[in-house]
Formats: sequence, structure tokens, C-alpha cells
Amino acid sequence: MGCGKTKVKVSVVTSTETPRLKIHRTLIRKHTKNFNEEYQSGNKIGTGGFAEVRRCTHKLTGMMRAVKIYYKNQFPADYIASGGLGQEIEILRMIDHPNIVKVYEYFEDEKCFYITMEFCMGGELFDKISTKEKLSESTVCDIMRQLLSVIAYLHEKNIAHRDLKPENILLEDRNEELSLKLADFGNAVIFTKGKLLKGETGTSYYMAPEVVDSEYSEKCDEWSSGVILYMLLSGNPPFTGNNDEEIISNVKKQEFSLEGQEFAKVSDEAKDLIKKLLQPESTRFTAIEALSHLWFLSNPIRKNVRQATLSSVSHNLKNYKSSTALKEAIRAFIISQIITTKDMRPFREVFSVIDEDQDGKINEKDLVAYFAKNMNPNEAETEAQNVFKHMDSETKCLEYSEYLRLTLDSSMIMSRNNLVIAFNMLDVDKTGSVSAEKLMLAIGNSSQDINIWKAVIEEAVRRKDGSIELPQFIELLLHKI
Ligand code: 3AM
Repeated sequence: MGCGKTKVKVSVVTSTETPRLKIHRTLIRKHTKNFNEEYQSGNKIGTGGFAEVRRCTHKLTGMMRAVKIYYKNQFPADYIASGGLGQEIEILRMIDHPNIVKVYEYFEDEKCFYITMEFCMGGELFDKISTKEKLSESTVCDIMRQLLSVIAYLHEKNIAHRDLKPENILLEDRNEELSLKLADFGNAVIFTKGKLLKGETGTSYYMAPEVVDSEYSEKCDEWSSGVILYMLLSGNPPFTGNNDEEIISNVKKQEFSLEGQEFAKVSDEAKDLIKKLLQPESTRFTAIEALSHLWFLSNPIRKNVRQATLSSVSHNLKNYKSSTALKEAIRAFIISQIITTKDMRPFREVFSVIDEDQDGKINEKDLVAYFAKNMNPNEAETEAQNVFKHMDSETKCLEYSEYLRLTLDSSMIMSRNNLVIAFNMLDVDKTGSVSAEKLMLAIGNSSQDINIWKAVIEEAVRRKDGSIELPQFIELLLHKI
């Protein structure tokens, strides 16, 4: 289950001498350079609302990424009214989940905003529904488990997505195993518990009836997930029509059929879950309730988790030692900006194995249960408590990036090559050195005290002049600490 109210920022583990250093959980910086200086723009992938999406190559890492380009003169009034790009970025900075598209940074020039993100090679979930080939019920179950996990995670953070649809659900790659990546937070809002949302938003097929003409809660997302489940199992939407008006009028009637040829082979449990999600708001299941539905319990997670990765995660969790604040900050930066999704994949799979209740976070209970698979319960509890001791976090729960920081092998993160790339990325103005100001810009946030970053460098280099050159940077991070 959830870990209580989570803070947007986390404390990076520091040695005792260093002042408390805070970095954003999700490092999405506003880049001071021009988009075209950092990226080679590629072909257009598609158009979404008032933005277009293109492939692009990140020049320093050679990584293929996607960029969403917003033309300032095309921003619609309702987008601006609901907080515009500022709110979208704020939300993206709050979220850190393996099934949400990873965002790297954003740029602004006279005409456009650019948000760069991971490139999802598998295309849209929508294409899976449109093909003739029917998905097996266990595959649909895997997809829904991931989707509901994201919804549970977002709602716990008081974020409503408000535009869940198969076009916004991308697939990480073309593998058999479908790894979802939820994209497009253009309609998302931060809500206050107990206060209703306003404004008709979303796409007619997936829109909850209460969204159409009244106030509503975050549970509009669970309704959309029910529509998606219905479509994945049958290939058709539950509410149809020849135009938006007709579709919406059928949505409002809330009548749908689970009979007919398409549902002949669908299990009663799956049909029951559809009914629980396509309910009036007051009786509709929450994502957390849906995740403990019998349908999921009778279709256990199918993961090809390699024993070697499981052992490595356990070993790294148990033996994690905090080091200097500089090293922790650079680790976080490299994981966030340089390690590829492909390299992270085996670790992501272990994350969802440990996160037993699938709420997108690893809490103490999850960790004890995981350790207890290979040791007695008392030892498991002690090991779990040790992990959180290193975290310096009151919430006692690991979000995805923190989990990666603790579990990815140091040799993979802190390789010479990655350190050179990291240095060059941090040295934005190419002066040949990295200063406290540059670290704060990339890893911290502007409201932070620059003296903390100066102390971080001082602690590492034992000098007060406040900047590091490449050979020293590598020497410090590879060997000394
Ligand atoms: O225009 P279509 O529907 O083909 O799948 C998204 C959509 O494609 C694609 O860009 C279009 C507008 O949203 N898209 C969005 N983000 C993407 C990403 N991170 C993406 N494709 C790959 N990776």
C-alpha cells in the first residue's frame, strides 16, 4: 500500500559532515542551451493535440529519444487556463514510476517549448487493439496490472491523468512482453482530496459520465481504465456512436453489453472487474481495490526475472553504503540521464516483483516479504530496516529512481565513459570545469542554497575553490570515494 504523503524532494544520503543535500526525485531540468545544440532532430512521429512529436538523437550520449514540440502560438486557451506547460512540468517532476514515460529535460526558444523523453519503440497500445490478432486474457491482465499500478500511484500523489486512452499508452519496445509507458500529461491536474474537479476533458470513448456535465473526482481515470479493459478483451469500445455527441449520450446511459461472440471466451472474473470499473462514481472501484480483484489473483505476474538480477538486487540492497554527497548526486544524475531503459529493464522487472501490491513504490512490508523468501522473518525485518536507514527518508518507501540508485551495480553506473558524458553534460557552457552552480542547476533546484552545493564539492575535493575539472572528477568518482 501507499507510504503516506510523499514529498516531491528526497534527501540524498550524505556523509555526516555534509549539509543536507536535496535533489529532485525526477531530474527534469530546464536546459539553458538551445534544443538544436544538444539534439539532432529526426523525423516526425505524430501529432498530439497542439504539439508534434519527433524522433531525435541526444548528441552527447548518442541516445535516440523523442521530443514533444509545443508551438507557443498554438496553445489553446483551456490549456493555458489550467496551468499550461508549467503545470505539466510540475506534474512530471513529481512522478517516478517504471510505467510512466521518462522525461529528460525541456528547452524553450522564441517560438517553441521542447520536452525530451524516452523513445518508445513499441508504438501505441491502440495498435494492439486494432490488429485482428486477439490478445490472450493473461496478456490483457499483465497490461491492466501495469495501468492500474500507475493510476494507484498517481492518485496517491493527488494527480489525476484525465485522458487515459490506448493512444496515450505506449509500449517500451516490440517484445512479446508488453511493457507499458503512460505518456501525455497535458490534461493532468493536481487535485485536493475531497474537492471535486471541473472541466470537461478527455476523449469521448473513454470519458466518465460524470465528467461530461458535472463535477467529478480522480475516479474518472478508473472509468477510462474500465473502457480500456473492455476494449482489450473484446476489440470494441463499450460505448459507441457515429459522432462525439452520440458516443457521449451512450456513455451517460452507462449501458454496455458483456454478451456476444467477443465475450464468449472471456472469464467471469474479467467481466466482473469491467463491471466494477464501469460503475457510477460512488460505487466504482479504486485502482487499489481493482488490483486486489480475484482476476489478478488468479493470473499471477508472469515475469522473466533472471536469477542473476534477483541476486544482484538483494546483494546491492543489503550492502548499500552511503558515500559522499557528490558521489550520490552524480549517481542519481547518471541513472536519470544516461543509463538506457534497456540496461535498466532487468532491474525494473525485479522492482515489480518486490512491489507486491503494485502501487508503484516499495515500502517496508514489501521489502520484508522479499527478503523473507531467503531468510528468516527476523533477519528479513532487520535487513529491510537497514535499507531505510540509508535512505534518510521519513516515508520509509523507495520510489523507482531511489530503488535504482540503491540497486544498480556501481560498475554499470560509474564507468569512465559515463563519467565523461556526465561531466560534459554538467559543464553546460563548456568552460572545462564543473562548479557548485552547475551542479545545482542540473541536479538540485533553484530554490536551494548554493552554499550546500559548495560544501558538497568542498567535502569531495577538500578544497575551497569550488570547481572540479575532468581528470579530478573522474579520479574522485572512480577511485577515491
Ligand atoms: O500520431 P501517432 O498516433 O502515430 O504514439 C504517439 C503518437 O503517434 C507518438 O507521437 C504521436 C503523438 O502523440 N509518441 C508520443 N510520445 C512518444 C514516445 N515517447 C511517441 N512515440 C514514441 N516515443
